[in-house]
Amino acid sequence: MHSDPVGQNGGVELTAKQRADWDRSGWLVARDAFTEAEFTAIDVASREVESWGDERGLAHFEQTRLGAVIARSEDFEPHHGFLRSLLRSSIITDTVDALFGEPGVLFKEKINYKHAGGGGFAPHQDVTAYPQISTCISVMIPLDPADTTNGCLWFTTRTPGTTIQNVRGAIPESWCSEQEWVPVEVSPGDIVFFDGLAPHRSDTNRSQRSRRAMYVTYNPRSGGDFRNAYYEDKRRRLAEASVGESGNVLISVNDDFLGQPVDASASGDITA
Ligand SMILES: O=C(O)CCC(=O)C(=O)O
Repeated sequence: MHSDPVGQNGGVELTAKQRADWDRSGWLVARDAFTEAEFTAIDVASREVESWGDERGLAHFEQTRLGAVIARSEDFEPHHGFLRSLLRSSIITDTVDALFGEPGVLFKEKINYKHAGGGGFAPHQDVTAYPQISTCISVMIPLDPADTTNGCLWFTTRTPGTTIQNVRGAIPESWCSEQEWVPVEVSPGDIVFFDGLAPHRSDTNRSQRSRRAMYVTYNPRSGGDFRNAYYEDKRRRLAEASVGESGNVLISVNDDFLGQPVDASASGDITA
């Protein structure tokens, strides 16, 4: 399906509160940023990417109590014209540029599906998974309503200006327990912007409802364009090891995903 480009009318007009949220906590939520028709086109495109499985781009799978399911698709920008234009739409890029204070460039893109039973993520800062860059902003586009029962994101109310000591990306409990964490419940149409240093985590999806979300990450253009280098490096690393020291399946350079490796001996097809 081919849809008209969406989100071409400029960036989010940030309120004073959103600016203050950004400065203090490193994240902000723009509610109802996409119209229903725009969101429907994004949803259709995301389902197309999911249906590819591992035929195009890069896909990751996990074992859940309901069987083996797709956990993440990434590197789909070269293969989907509508999403390529979404990733360059002004509602996203003008906002990111304003938050950087300079133009950004696409670093990577992914969809985390978190279907029923899908794994959560240990507390981490995204920038620690991206060795090519030192600063970034990620844009989360919810594809399903996300709440505390199906594994929404949780952020801290204050963000450190630097990376926190971590174990293969995961921030230790001693730091986390000192923080105030807030669940960020979102609906389709909303957009969450967050800094690469903003600590965040999410729970395993213990509901029967999927909690799909697209994440698009940008770095300041002055720092260089590393998208191809990132995916080359990531494919090489994941070919070397598919399970982390934690015993969980590796879908990142970091070992912060809590999903389980696919059990090849379990019966049933992978659901893409
Ligand atoms: O989708 C989630 O629940 C968390 C995603 C996340 O933190 C990540 O992919 O690094």
